[in-house]
Amino acid sequence: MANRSAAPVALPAIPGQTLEQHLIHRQRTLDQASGELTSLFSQISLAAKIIASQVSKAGLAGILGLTGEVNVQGEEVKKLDLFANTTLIRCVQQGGCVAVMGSEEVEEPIAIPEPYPCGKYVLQFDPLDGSGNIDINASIGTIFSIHRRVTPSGTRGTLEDLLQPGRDIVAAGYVIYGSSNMFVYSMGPADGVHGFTYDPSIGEFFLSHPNIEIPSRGDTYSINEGNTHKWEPGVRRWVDWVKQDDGDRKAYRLRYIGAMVADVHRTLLNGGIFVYPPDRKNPRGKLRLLYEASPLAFVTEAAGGAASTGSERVLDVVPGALHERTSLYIGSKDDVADAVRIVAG
Ligand code: P6P
Repeated sequence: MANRSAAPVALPAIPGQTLEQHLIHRQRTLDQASGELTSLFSQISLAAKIIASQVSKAGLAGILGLTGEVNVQGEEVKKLDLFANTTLIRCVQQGGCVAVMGSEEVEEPIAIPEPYPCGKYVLQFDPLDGSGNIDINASIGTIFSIHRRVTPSGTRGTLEDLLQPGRDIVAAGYVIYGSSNMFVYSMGPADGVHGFTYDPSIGEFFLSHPNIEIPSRGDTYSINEGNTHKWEPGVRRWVDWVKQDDGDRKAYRLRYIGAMVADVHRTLLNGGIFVYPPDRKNPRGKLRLLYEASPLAFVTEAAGGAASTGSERVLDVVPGALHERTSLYIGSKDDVADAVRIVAG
């Protein structure tokens, strides 16, 4: 018999709901859910844990630096880029949940090889966004987007499955590898946006930021002012405006991490705006539509924010090519509206 008079034993706190528990709970609320999306999230979560394990010791694992290759974007490929890309493909391609994948690091659609079965979803990702930050130990991230396939089931997925607008995204999210590692996802405005923080001692993502909502206005703007000489006059007009005290309107602070996933994550939590406008070097913008701008726009809108190309809603853009680029104004609804209005003049 337990000694009831003894002082209660202080047990270690159980951190809370894991990502998998959260997804299974959500799946139970959807009577037609097959569990395939939950399974796909588990595969993406496993890849994120594996990538996080390498990112956290990149300096020790001899995995810093360049591979000597150049990717489809014409960018020097970092070893961690390649590792993250391979990890995501290997964790997902055998899982039977997707019909085809698209990656920033791979020029063509990534087919699901025989004998692995094809599923009803389509996954696109930037395996390691902001890889220029790897060697200086600044935040980087993985961005992903999930659509339903549009080609007939029972066939291998094709490019047609990948070229879908962001408004048809089923789920999207990102993993940020920073002072802590977080997995943030949304299945749309009705489900909200939820953030999970990784406990490496347990190897699980635990719910730490339920129902993230972005303020309607912030006090921070995020843009690479080193590109000022390449911008159109409208962009310069907005940047001059946003950093002026004007009556009751205070000048905004500038924050720029150089990895969109980190700049957007800060904007999502604190409010404000991140902008990558078109410029002389990138007349259509630098950022990629399908696996950078669209998934982050989906999450930001689900949190109550906005995302524009400067001329239209990012999620309404119908892509014409896998690695299509776009300009991007993303963040608090009022800040995005101000920027788009002032840039347009
Ligand atoms: P710049 C990283 O290479 C990236 O694609 C985004 O993550 C980031 O916001 C942007 O490019 C940074 O570009 O021209 O300011 O270095």
